[in-house]
Amino acid sequence: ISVTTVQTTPYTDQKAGTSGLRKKVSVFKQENYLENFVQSIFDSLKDDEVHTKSLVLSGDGRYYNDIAIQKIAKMAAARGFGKVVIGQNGLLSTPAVSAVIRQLNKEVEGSCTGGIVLTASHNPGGENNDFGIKFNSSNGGPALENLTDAFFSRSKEISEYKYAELPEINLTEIHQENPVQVEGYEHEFIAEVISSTDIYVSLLKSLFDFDSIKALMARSDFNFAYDGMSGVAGPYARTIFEEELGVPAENLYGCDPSPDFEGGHPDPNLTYAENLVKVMGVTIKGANVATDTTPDFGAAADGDADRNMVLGKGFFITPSDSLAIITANHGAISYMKDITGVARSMPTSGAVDIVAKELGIDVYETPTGWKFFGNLLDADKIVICGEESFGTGSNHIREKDGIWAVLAWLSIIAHKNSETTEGNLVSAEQIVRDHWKKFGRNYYSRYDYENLETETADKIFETLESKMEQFRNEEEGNVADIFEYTDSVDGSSSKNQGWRFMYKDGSRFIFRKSGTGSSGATIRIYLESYNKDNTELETAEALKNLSEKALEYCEINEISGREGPTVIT
Ligand code: VG1
Ligand code: CO
Repeated sequence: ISVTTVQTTPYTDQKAGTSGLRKKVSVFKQENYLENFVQSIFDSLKDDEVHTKSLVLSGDGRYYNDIAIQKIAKMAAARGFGKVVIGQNGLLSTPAVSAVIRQLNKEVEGSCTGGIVLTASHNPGGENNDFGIKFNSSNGGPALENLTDAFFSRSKEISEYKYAELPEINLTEIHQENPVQVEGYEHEFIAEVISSTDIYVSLLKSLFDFDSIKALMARSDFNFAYDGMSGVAGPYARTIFEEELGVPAENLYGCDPSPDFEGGHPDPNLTYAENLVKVMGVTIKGANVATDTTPDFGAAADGDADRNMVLGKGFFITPSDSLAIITANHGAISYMKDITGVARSMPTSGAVDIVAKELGIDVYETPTGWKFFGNLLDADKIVICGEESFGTGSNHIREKDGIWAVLAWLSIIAHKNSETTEGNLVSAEQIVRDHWKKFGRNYYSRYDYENLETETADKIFETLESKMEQFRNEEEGNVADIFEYTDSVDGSSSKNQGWRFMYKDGSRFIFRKSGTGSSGATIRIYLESYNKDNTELETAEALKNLSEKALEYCEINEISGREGPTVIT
C-alpha cells in the first residue's frame, strides 16, 4: 500500500480546550483542517510510541464520525501504527475508549499508545453543530497539558500530512480487515472492528454486584428509567440495564444513537434532559411534581456517555452531592473496600471534603477538566473523583463514567434496602436527606451565560479583577483570588483556573470561562453556601444573597444586556 504526502498550510486555532478540540462541523470540513490536527497529534508522539503499536479510534456517532474514522485510520497507517481498533459502527463511548485502551495494555503491556475520541460530548451535533477530536494517552486518560500544548505548537508549523491508500474499512461488521504492508514499514498494519460494548460491560460487571442490583430492579416498589439522550450511551444501557439487569425496554429512552441526537442538546441537566426530567416528576427548577407512577430512580447521559444526571422520584440530586454520597457510601460498592482519597474540581462543592474528613482520607482540589485527575489516579492517591458538571468516576478507568455513576447509585440503594420489605423502600431522596442531616448541606447552583461576545466576556472578567480588592475589604476573612494548581505528582502548574470570591464560612462564588464551546464565550458562575443545621431550604432561597452578590460583582447582566443565565443547574 502506498503512502501519499499532501502539502498543507497551518491553521492558527487548533488549540485544545477543556477537553480536546471542539469546533463547528463546517470548521472541521475546511481543507485539511482535520488532517492537520491529527497529523499534529501523530507528529508529537515519538516513533517508538507509534510504530507497530495500536490506536483506539472511535466516537459518539455524531455527524462526521464515520468519515473522520476512515481518514484517521489511513493517516495512522501512514504514521506507522500497527493497528487501529474501532468500535462497531465507529461507536465507543468515552469511558469505553478508556476501558479498551487499558484492556489492550493489560493484555500486552505497552501495546496501545492511546486513542482518538471523536466527540464534542455535551455539545449538539449534526451538520450545523459541533464535532470534536480528543487524544487519550496509554493510561486511558485525556492527554495532559504538556501533550496538548505540543499538539498546538505542531499545528502552527505543520507543512504536510501523510495517508496510506487503504481500502475503506467495513465498520458495520465485527472483524479484522486483511493485514496490509504499508510503504516504508516492515510491519503489517491491520484494522480491527470490535464490539462497542463487550470490554466495557465486562469491566463494569467485575466492579459491581450485579445480582444485588438485579434484585433491586425486580422489586415491585422500585422502578428505574434511563435516557441515553440519543447519544452513544444507548447500546451500553441496553446491554447493562435491559439485558443484564432486567429493566423493561420501555423504561429506556433515547437509546438509539443518532448523528444529531435527534436534534437535541445531549447535555444531562434540568434544562436539556427535558424528557427524563418530565418522566421523573421534576420541574426545570427542581420542584417535585411526581405522581404514583413516577419511577423511583432515573438517570441521563450526555452525547459521549461520560456524564450522568441522577434523579430520585420528583427529586434532583446535584452532581456535587452525588459525589459526596457515593464517597460516604463507598462500602456498598464491591470493589471499594478501602479508599485512599478523593478529588473534586475546584468549582465542585465542598460536600465531598466534609465526608473525606470524616473518613480520614485525603481530598484534592483540581482545575476543571478530567485530565487533572489522571496523575492522582495513576499514583493511587485517589479512588473516586468528580465534577459539578455531572461528571463522576473512579480509578477503574481514566475518564468520567456516566453508567458507572448510575451503577454506583443503584448499588447504594440496593445496599440500603437489603433488609427492607417491599413497599418500604429507602428512596434516593431519603438517602440524600439523611446525608444532609449528618453532614450538613452545601447549597449549590451554577449559572451559565452561553454564547456571549468575546469582548463582552473579557469586559466582565476585567470588572471582576478590578473588584477583588473591594471584596477583600468588605468583610474580615474574605479571600478573592485566581485559582492556580500545582500537580502533586509531576509538579506541573496551571494558572487562571477560576476567579474566586470566598467568605470565611466557606460560602463562595466563582467565575470561569468555559473551554468546551465552539463559538463565542460562555461564562459559568458557581454559587455555594454551606449550612450545617438548616438543610431543608429551597436552593434558590438559600443562595439568594450570594447570587445577588455574585451578579453585582461581575455586572454580567448590565455588561451583556442579558436578563439572566441561559441555563441554571
Ligand atoms: C465543561 C465542564 C467540565 C468538564 C468539561 C468536559 O468544561 O465544566 O467540568 O470536564 O466540560 O466535559 P467547560 O470548560 O466548558 O466548563 V464533557 O462531558 O463535555 O467531555
Ligand atoms: Co461528555
